Amino acid sequence: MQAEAAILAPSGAADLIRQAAALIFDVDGTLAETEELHRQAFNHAFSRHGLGWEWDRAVYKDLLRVTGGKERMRAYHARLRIAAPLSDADIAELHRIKTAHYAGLIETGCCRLRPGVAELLAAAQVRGQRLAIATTTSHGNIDALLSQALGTRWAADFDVVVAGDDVQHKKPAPDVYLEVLARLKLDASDCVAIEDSANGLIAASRANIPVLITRSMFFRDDDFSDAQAVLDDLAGLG
Ligand code: XBP
Ligand code: MG
Repeated sequence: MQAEAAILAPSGAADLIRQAAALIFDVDGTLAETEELHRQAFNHAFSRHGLGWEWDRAVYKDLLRVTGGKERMRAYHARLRIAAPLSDADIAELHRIKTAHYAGLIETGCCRLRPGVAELLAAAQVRGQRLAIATTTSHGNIDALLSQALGTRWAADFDVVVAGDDVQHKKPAPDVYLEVLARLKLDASDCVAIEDSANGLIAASRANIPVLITRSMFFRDDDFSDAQAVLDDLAGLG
């Protein structure tokens, strides 16, 4: 059950945001609803590879507990009772096909930033707050999304970008958040993490960073009772 005392009113969430020296954003599900495109891209790779796998939304929702695309495919393979062996090279090739297809989907412009995101980024910069990214996905996928949504010079607005393969352990381990804090040279309590999933909440909380949750499509019924604030989206926070 959610601990209601932990959930701030939207005005409290706005104060939480405004008081922070830096805002640290998750990407998938937080900046944009990308997970459905990731799902389609995985299925494209499975079909190209002749695997006969098809992840429907219910299966994908369950598999999202495993963070990281390569790790997610390995976890699914391990669940199958009878499955041809998949080598590391097979996983790498599947992930290469998936990533290329995902970039193509993103380039169509079909995946816009979620409500309030662009306004919050702009307002934070006007206030002199620093911006960072802590994500499980790859630098290539971040660039595909943000080049499309914010323009090709998007990276100039972010002080720090840490992706899944930059650290030893992906979320829910705190590694990406600890790396962001080290590069920002800020204390955890001076930052706010903006996340959409329980795994992201756990990762940031393990790094002692206060967390604001923006509920997304696949994770809306996760347990967010340890978050400082839980909102449906970031509209009105700028
Ligand atoms: C996002 C993920 C990612 C994407 C796929 O988690 O788990 O794995 O689904 O990206 P979070 P890759 O939003 O918590 O960072 O295939 O590039 O791993
Ligand atoms: Mg996410």
